[in-house]
Amino acid sequence: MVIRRTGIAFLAFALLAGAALGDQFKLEYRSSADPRSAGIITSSKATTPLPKLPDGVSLPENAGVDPVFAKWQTPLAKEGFVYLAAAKSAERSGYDRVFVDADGDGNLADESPLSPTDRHNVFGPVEVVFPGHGVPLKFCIKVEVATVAFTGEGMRSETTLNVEPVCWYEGNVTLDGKEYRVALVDGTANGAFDDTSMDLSNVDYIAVGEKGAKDLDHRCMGKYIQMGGKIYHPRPARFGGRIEFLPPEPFATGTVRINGEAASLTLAGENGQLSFDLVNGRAQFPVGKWMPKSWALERKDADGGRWTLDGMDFPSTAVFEVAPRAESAIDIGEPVNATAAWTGFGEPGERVFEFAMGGRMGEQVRIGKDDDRAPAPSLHIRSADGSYDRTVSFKYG
Ligand SMILES: [Ca+2]
Ligand SMILES: [Ca+2]
Repeated sequence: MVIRRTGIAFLAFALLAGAALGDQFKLEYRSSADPRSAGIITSSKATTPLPKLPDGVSLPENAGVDPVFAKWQTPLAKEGFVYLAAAKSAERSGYDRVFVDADGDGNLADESPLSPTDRHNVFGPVEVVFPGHGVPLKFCIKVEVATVAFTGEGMRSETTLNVEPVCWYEGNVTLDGKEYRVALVDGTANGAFDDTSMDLSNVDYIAVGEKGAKDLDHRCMGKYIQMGGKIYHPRPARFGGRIEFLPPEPFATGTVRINGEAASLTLAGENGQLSFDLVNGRAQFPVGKWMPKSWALERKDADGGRWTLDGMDFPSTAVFEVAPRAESAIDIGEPVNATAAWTGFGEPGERVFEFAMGGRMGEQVRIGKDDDRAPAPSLHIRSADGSYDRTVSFKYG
């Protein structure tokens, strides 16, 4: 009997290994001045400031005054970067002209200023062309001019340029007979779509939804992804255009146990992103380094009201290791910290109190009721002699 079981296990392993050639899917280049309207979430990232342009590189004539320069680092460019600049049309005008080396010839002298968007300090979009990839590759960006003023002695301001990708690759992917809308999103704003990180605020994403979905679930790029309850290895092409989903080889797991109450846990990082329902506060995750991404808990009150607690935005100190056949405990879920404190003066005769909720690992916690924000809590203040005795309600800030 034992021998037969071993035989079956070996056969299953052999089949998995044989299926290791993944399914490949073509993804189309898309761009939009407003990616959110297509369910794509992008953000801007800082570029590298340059004190001046090198010899032989210049701005167009009459580009403006007080120019600032930067390099947008991208492996799409042969040199590894693209020159950017901003200038003022007049001394007092503020930065109202932005130049990008959109044709990839290494110079700004041949470029026209980008059009401003309805946000006065954001310009573009502009499609940058990168030769040298067989076919020239396009990548659409907006440029944000960020000026920070330093007051006090030696008053000065610093202007930097941020780049926001407003393009992505997407297509329909069929796995296990089910069709999905899948998009590659450049969360690190460097023109590549395969960047992984333990810093969940600077990582590329695979955005996934049902076929035709308007909103997509943006998951951290990495080793693992769940599609239809199964785990795959996603293998995006570095510069978009296609993605492959490989069934993972058998992998070692460890137990994650939470010290608290929660129904589900999502971990992310260089290993990708996985979510599991917790059973007795436990779930199995592949071994390796993980960062908590979110947790959720739901409770019904006596009147049938549905209350939810959601934890998210963990500090970098929350990274932990899942070890093979071992149990890692993390302080996730209920109880959470709630604080009410006097924070200052309001209108004459008023005092301002703030109420905040946070998790035990330093994460943000949101409380909801029936798919909306929970009613704001109340504060009851009574003086020692009872001469002041009132209940006031907090407002969401
Ligand atoms: Ca140029
Ligand atoms: Ca990237």
